[in-house]
Amino acid sequence: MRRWRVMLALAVLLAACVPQPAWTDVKSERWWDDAVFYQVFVRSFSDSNGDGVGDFDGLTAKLDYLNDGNPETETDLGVTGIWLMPIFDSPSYHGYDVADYYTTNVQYGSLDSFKAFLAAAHERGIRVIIDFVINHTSVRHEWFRASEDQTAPYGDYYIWQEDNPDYNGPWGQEVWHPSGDRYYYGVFTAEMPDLNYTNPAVTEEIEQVSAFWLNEVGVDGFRMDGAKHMIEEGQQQENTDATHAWWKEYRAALAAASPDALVVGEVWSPTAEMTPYVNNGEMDLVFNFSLAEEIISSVVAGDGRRLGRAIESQERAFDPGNYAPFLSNHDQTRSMSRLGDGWNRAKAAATLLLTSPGTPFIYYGEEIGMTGDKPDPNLRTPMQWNGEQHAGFTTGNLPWSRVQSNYTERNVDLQNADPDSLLSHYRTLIRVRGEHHALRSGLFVPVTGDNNRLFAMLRVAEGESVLVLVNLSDEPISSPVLSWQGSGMKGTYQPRLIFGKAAAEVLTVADDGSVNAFSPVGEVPAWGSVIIQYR
Ligand code: ACG
Ligand code: CA
Repeated sequence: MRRWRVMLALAVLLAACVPQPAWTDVKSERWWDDAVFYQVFVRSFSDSNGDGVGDFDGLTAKLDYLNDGNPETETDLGVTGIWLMPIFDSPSYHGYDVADYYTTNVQYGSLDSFKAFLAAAHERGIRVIIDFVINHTSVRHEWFRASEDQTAPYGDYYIWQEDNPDYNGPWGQEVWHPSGDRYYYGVFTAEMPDLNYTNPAVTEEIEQVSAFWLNEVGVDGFRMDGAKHMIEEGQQQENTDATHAWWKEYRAALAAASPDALVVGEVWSPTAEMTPYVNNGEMDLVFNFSLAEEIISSVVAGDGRRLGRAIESQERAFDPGNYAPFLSNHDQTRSMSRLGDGWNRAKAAATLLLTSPGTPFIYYGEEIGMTGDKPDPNLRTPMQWNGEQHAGFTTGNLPWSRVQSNYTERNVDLQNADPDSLLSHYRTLIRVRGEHHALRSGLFVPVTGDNNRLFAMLRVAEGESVLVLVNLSDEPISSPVLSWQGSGMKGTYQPRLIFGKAAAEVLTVADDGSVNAFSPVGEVPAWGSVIIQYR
């Protein structure tokens, strides 16, 4: 409940300062509580110079699509955060093997063009975090070459053995790779040798790199790649005590360099192994992989009750809302493909994502229903802007990757014009989340309903409570009956419909905060979302 009190204190504080400060002046240590993030693969977003590779200038030119900075307009998506997948110098197309932490990928543009992008994003009220891949480097990093040659002081920058330890990695892969007559450890591939974080010199290097990007360049935080793999303890290769201790120390060093920086960890493990990273103050958020799986599979199964229970258990496991909900990322089958390519299911999933506790992340193209399945490059194809050649991603003739073939009937231009499109649904819901602090940081109160196909949840905050209903079936649900307990509410509340179509009823809450057999609306349409504010 710590967060709830912080929010209250903050609200009181803000109300006390007249006039209210602009977002840039608000020194909230938890600005991300109010953010909605958008994950971008620069290579695939927008190509400004026709070489077939997306770049910083192209991204800057598309910023108005993400957020034009004007709260009056409703033509932009309205996101307030961007996560850029790796932008550093790297030999691979994806960039997850860094060759130099101080240089941007030349194909994406210079550091100056990156800074111009950053300034344009900040002007619009968008914060930017960058993918930080520090568990390993590329074999082409100069540190690794010097380490191979055992040149001081780099000999111990990586993990070397004279004899092959000959055990496998966490998912059965080979992790010891030969070089000369020695072996080095690389949890991902032979091209990605793990750095040796038992060597304080390595930690110091990375702390310097971090301070450079935060303070000299001005990014707002990091997405920490492969965060559970930092320090191995023999054959125990993930989530080790040494890894936790390392993050705690590193987080403190970052806070000293930049108190407002956000650290979001990628810890792709079951919930019990994700939570210690945030609950012990090693990171601000982790991506909630369990919840992502639950949202998708509950929508596919049409089981709203199951999803309610899943969120409840996530809220118990984490400090409330201290995670990043999402539907799918660049390592996973795109959500639209998992949802059977159905617009109704995609809209339901979007409602669930954008009303969830935590800081939601949208994967680029998800808002227009882009599809894609493994192998990885197919999950990362060019953004589908319009029906022209190469979907408007490049003016050149050779995009780095083929565009998904459905781009002529599935693109931003077409959905811009359609108020019922998935894109319009995302826009409206991001706006609704922005207007209702109960959806951003209200307490989650589990709601029991009389229909398994209906997802129902209450979010309670100072000044408003919000009820979210999502029908996960092909049939309308008439007069759903709901109950809940211990909401902290009490008395009679007037309803106001803030999303969807329904006639909403007055709500009466008993003195103990419980509600019994309440029927909020006459009907929730098939696959419809209804959101009601009570105050
Ligand atoms: C990151 C990046 C990814 C990148 C790398 C390497 C790391 O997002 O794009 O790949 O820099 C593991 C790692 C993650 C890693 C993925 C790709 N992601 O932990 O850090 O691999 C299991 C394992 C996980 C594993 C996951 C997927 O536990 O550790 O992630 O499988 O392989 C339930 C269970 C959960 C289980 C899942 C899935 O949820 O709870 O434990 O996870 O089911 O079974 C880059 C490129 C790639 C390239 C690679 C070499 O992007 O294209 O292939 O480099
Ligand atoms: Ca490691």
